[in-house]
Amino acid sequence: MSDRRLEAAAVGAGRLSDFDAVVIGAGAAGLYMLHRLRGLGFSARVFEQGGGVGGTWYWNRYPGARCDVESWDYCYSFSEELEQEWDWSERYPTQAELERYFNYVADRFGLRGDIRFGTRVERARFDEGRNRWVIDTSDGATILARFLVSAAGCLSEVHKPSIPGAETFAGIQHHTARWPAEGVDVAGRRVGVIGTGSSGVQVIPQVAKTAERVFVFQRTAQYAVPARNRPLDDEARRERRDSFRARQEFKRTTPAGLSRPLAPASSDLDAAARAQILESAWQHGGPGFALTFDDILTEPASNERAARFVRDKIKAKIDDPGVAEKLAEIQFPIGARRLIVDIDYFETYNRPNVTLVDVKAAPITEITPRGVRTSEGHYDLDVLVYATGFDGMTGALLSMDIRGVGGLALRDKWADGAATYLGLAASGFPNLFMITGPGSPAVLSNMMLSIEQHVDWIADCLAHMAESGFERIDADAQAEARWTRHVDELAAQSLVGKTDSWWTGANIPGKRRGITMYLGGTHNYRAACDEVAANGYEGFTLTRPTDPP
Ligand code: NA7
Repeated sequence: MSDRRLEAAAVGAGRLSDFDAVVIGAGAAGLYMLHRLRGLGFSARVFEQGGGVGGTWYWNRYPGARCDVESWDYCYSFSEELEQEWDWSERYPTQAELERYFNYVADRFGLRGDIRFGTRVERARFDEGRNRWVIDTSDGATILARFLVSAAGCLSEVHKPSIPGAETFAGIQHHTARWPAEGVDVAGRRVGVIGTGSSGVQVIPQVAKTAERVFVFQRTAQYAVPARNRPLDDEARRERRDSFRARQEFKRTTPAGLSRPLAPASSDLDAAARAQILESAWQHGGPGFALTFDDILTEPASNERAARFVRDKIKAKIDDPGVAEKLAEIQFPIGARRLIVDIDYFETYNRPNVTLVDVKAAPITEITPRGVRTSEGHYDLDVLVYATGFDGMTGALLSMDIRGVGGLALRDKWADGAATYLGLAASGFPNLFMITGPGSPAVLSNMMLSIEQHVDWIADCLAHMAESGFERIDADAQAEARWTRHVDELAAQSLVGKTDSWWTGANIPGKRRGITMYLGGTHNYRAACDEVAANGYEGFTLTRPTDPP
């Protein structure tokens, strides 16, 4: 049956609906996009595969899950009432508190009615004749929409490595990003954790508190700086609320979108002054440590000074010198992978029930019904935790079959790497917008700030199109190529682009290696996006229904 006849059948069966916009995902980006679409008077429907709102903070329910950006930076700024009503309880919000926040937002702005939960977008194809997206969802519905907005997230597609025998494990096993809502009782059990990225570093100290034994399978030693988390008392909360607007404005002028008041220092200082800056950043805690010096991500010598400082701090925390050596044997520049922020991670190795297993020296060879085998031995386990990360940036987008002009699949277009214009649009995929898509600062920035910036830009663009009678927008191939080249050039200048990590796609077998984030800073990025809009959406072709094809 042709697509049109399938649609006609769907209409007959009451399974076809028509919206101005469809949004994929009800996380932070999807919720705010829906709010803005409603404000424009657009009809909209959000499809969310989870059972609730919050995206990342709905799925990552593992013990210890917590944001590593401070609570007063990691929240919306679009509503003055919201910012005054909501109180954060700690410097860094837990998953549970963030999930409550997004639920509060959904209720506060009455968003739930337009969200279909437990429903995935499976396919979307652009119908050139009608300038409509035709969208198939996992519940068998077909939807027509003038605009399709992906708010599917940068870290939604779970990565579980294929290890021989994985399916034979007879105990309990979970990926950190698919942790059951009811929790997992690890008390008195032998637990194995594969992975020591942010998720592993957060979950390990928590399970170690009650498990009988914890075996940590570490392939790559990682830097981590202390969070220095603390409760926010009434005075701190009042101060933060009063300064919210000013902090918000300040964040917009910074590269990472954080309200940390310190600007990066110059490395030209003498050794004592540099050491003092590092010590003060270490005592302050948090991800800002990677921004202490202005050349930390470009100058290997500057980077090595900060890296050595952290390696020494790590070693000093651990009682057993052999374990300390393995944890501090870190072989990449600091900040070139996402800098981990920890709470009691290294101290956990001083517990008698925690064992570090170096799987770089002795790799995992198989998973058996009873546990994990490495080339040196077998570890008996009752619970196996995969803290093995995500197919970042492009994974969620490419998990759907998205087809643009001429039936071109996004998967094929991006076979040699993700090319976008501003990280917001892909040429040949008209009326499709991506929130924090590849080619934008995305995960290199405070995501809440970047999400709001993208949603506002998209909403303004849609308003402009409605006012001016345009019904179709597509990025020009040349503009896309120029932008993608610019993103690549910035990456080539940075140590980030030269380091294997999920940022560079190196964690996914077969994925083209290369950084897909814009490294020029959120402040410069915002200016570039604003300029494109101010110049009549330069680099895009906008079409009216009456324009010749
Ligand atoms: P990450 O940072 O990608 O960490 C994944 C970890 O899993 C990392 O230590 C990997 O080691 C390890 N891993 C993956 N596959 C294997 C296999 N086959 N064997 C052993 N170890 C393996 O994911 P997270 O969820 O921790 O954090 C993702 C982001 O979420 C984080 O950056 C924050 O932005 C929030 P590797 O380093 O590849 O050797």
